[in-house]
Amino acid sequence: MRISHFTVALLLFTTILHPPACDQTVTRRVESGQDMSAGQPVQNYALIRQQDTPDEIIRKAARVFPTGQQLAWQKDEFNAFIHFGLNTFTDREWGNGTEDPALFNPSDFNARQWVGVIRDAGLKMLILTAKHHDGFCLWPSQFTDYSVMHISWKQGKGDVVGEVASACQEAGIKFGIYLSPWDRHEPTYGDSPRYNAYFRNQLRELLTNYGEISEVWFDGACGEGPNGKRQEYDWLSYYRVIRELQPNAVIFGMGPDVRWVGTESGDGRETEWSVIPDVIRTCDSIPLSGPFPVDSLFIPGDRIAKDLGSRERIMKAKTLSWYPSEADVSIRPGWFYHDDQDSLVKSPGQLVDLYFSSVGRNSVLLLNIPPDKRGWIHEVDVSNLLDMKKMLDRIFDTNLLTGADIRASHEIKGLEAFRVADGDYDTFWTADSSETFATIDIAFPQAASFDVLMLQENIRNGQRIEQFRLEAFIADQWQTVCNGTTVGYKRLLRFDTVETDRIRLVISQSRLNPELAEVGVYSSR
Ligand code: FUL
Repeated sequence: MRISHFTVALLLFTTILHPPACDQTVTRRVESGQDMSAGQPVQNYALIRQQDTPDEIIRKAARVFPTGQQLAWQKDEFNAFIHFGLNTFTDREWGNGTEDPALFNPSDFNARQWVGVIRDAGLKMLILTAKHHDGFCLWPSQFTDYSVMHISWKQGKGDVVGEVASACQEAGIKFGIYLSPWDRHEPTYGDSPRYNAYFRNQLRELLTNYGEISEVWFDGACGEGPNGKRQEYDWLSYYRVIRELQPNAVIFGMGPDVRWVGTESGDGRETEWSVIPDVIRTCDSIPLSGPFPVDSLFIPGDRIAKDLGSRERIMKAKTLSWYPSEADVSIRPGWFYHDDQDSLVKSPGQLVDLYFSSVGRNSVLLLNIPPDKRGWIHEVDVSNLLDMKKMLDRIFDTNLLTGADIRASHEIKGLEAFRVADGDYDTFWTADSSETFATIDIAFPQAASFDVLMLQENIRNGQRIEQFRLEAFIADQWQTVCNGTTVGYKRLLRFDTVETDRIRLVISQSRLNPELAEVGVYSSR
């Protein structure tokens, strides 16, 4: 069964959200990835004033930047989700919290096998369901009896979170946690202040005892507790705990750093803006003095509309924030392992398609790979993941722009066009500050054949490009090969094979002078 955040919201009336009070202030202790040379204040938000003209609003949108954590997270591109818990053993997707915890009994639990597969497949982080909606804890929590500490598996000395965290550290894989706020077992759930304290205690355990945590994953599922009352989550207090204990972690979903893309199919939007309106409230009684007041003003909620960041949307906004998208999807139909789905694992080609439709559309891909009852990633999943990696490597191994002659309509010393093919995201080309239209002309030393285009904006300095097209000189004339709207951190486009010795990238609309860090053309054949 596939269950989306949206379904959860509908079924359980989950998203009547209560924004935090204005007088609470949490300042992000972060460094921005932004280039300060322009002398602009470092901000991952902008306030729109009533008197701002449309042009000023567009320029403000182009000057909203990612924080250092958001930038680092985006550059990782592709991460693993691990759903493992009581549901693995009961063959369910959602437990109701009454399941016998003794059912959790992996016969050959092997965290190193998970991490080895994830590393070999080229993924950068593992996010583990430390607690799913059933409330069963995969670590020996001091605050509940419903955990690995109170079962016969490993004589009550097992700690799945600990073993996975260590295996990740050993292998150089980042580690993140999914901690479900919705808890169908915990008796204090629904008694809002008491449960919020319980939840913060669990967060503290996880964020203190397991080394560096790079992402904390919250969905908004919410229900009534045994007292018949709906739980009111105190999101702001959760963020405070995370900022205090793991200042470099990003907070996903019901958190201010990373947004849910809005589907569970692995598809980003063709037009995917990382700068979107009204993620934070304007709070007139408070001077927005610090560079990152977003935490205290963040409005939790799912942002699933088709158009989140177009000119039309931002014209109506009161605030704009850097709030990039993460696309979560499972390699199998379910989030948890079910042996009758062994024949339904996504094929290597389907996984490559997912990479194109998520990472290639300015999102980070979070691919769920659920271990089986042994506590292993199943052989079919392993084989498909490794074959996907081979296919991706084959496509992206050789950028055909390497060695080509690359010139732009506008070039500045130190920021020349050849830098887009130097394989280094930290260097970039930009047009003059007033130019929002630009072309890059590329001449290959000999005719090249390709069917993939890759563009990467220098998002340290914001997201700017609104319209682009690739043209090829074929049969004595310029022909459009493909076109698109947003680029962001990465845009990938596939098309029928083109053979030519000259191409031209036309950036026909941009919110400020375009800045490209990398451009590539590749052959997938
Ligand atoms: C949803 C949950 O209800 C699903 O079980 C799964 O964990 C998915 C990733 O998030 O909200």
